[in-house]
Amino acid sequence: MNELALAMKELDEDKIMELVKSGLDQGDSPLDIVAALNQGVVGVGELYESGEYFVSQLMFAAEILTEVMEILEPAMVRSGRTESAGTVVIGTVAGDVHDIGKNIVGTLLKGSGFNVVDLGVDVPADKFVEAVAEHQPKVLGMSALLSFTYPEMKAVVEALAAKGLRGQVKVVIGGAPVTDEVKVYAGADYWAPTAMDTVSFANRAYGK
Ligand code: B12
Repeated sequence: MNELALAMKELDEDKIMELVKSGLDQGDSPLDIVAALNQGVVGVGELYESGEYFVSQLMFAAEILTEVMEILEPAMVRSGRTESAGTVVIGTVAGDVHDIGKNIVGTLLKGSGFNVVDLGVDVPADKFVEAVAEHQPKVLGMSALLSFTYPEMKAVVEALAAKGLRGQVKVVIGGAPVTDEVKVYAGADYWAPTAMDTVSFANRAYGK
C-alpha cells in the first residue's frame, strides 16, 4: 500500500491533503491518485468490518474524499481532461437514506472522469426514470442497503422498460447486503460489490 493509500486507511486528513497536493505538483495523474485513495477506502471498510472503526469513521472517509475531489477536479481540467468519460446517474432507492457508499461511488466515478448526476437518497422510481430520459446516461446506479427496498430497484427497472428506456441504459446496483441474486431479482445488469467495480463497469459500458 503506498503512502497515500495508507493515509486514507488511517483517515489522516492533513497527510492526505498534503500528499494529494504534492503528488499533483509532481505531475502525478489524478486517476492514479483516485486508485490509491480507493485502496485506502477498501482498508477503511475492512477496519469497519473487523470492529476497529465505527460509522463515524465511515462518514469521515466519505467527507475526506469529497474534500479531495475539490482539489482533483480543477487539476483534471488543467491537465486537459475536460472531456467527460460519460454520464452516470446514481441514487439511493425510495425508503432508504443510506448514502455513504453511494457518495464514495460518486466521488470515485467523478475522479475517473465521469459526469455524475447524483439524485440523492430516498429516490422514487419516477425520478430515476426522468433522470435517464433527461441525461441519457449509459449507466444507472442504484444503491440499496435495506433488504425491504429491493422491490424498489425492480420497480425502477420495470418503469424504465415501460417507458422504452431499458435498452439504452445498463443498470448497476450496490450496497452492502446486495448480492448477485438481488441483481437477478431486480432485473439489473450488474452487481458492483465495491466502488472500483462500479468504475470498471462504467468504463466497459462506455467502451473503454
Ligand atoms: C451507516 C449505517 C446507517 C446510517 C446511515 C448514514 C448514512 N448517511 O448513510 C444510519 C444510522 C442513518 C442508518 C440507519 C438505518 N439503518 Co443502517 N447501517 C449503516 C451501516 C452500519 C454501514 C453502512 C455503510 O455506510 N457502509 C459503508 C459503505 C462504504 O459501504 P456500502 O454502503 O456497502 O458501499 C460499498 C458497496 O456496497 C458499493 N456500493 C454502495 N452503494 C453503491 C451504489 C452503486 C450504484 C453501486 C454500483 C455500488 C455501491 O460500493 C461502496 C464502496 O465500496 C450498515 C451495516 C453494514 N455492515 O453495512 C447498517 C445497515 C445497512 N442498516 C440497517 C438498518 C436496518 C437501518 C435502519 C432501518 C435502522 C433503524 N432501525 O432505524 C435505519 C434505516 C434508515 C433508512 N430509512 O434508510 C441494516 C440493514 C439490514 C438489511 N439487510 O435490510 C444494516 C445492514 C445493519 C444491520 N446489520 O442490521 N444506518
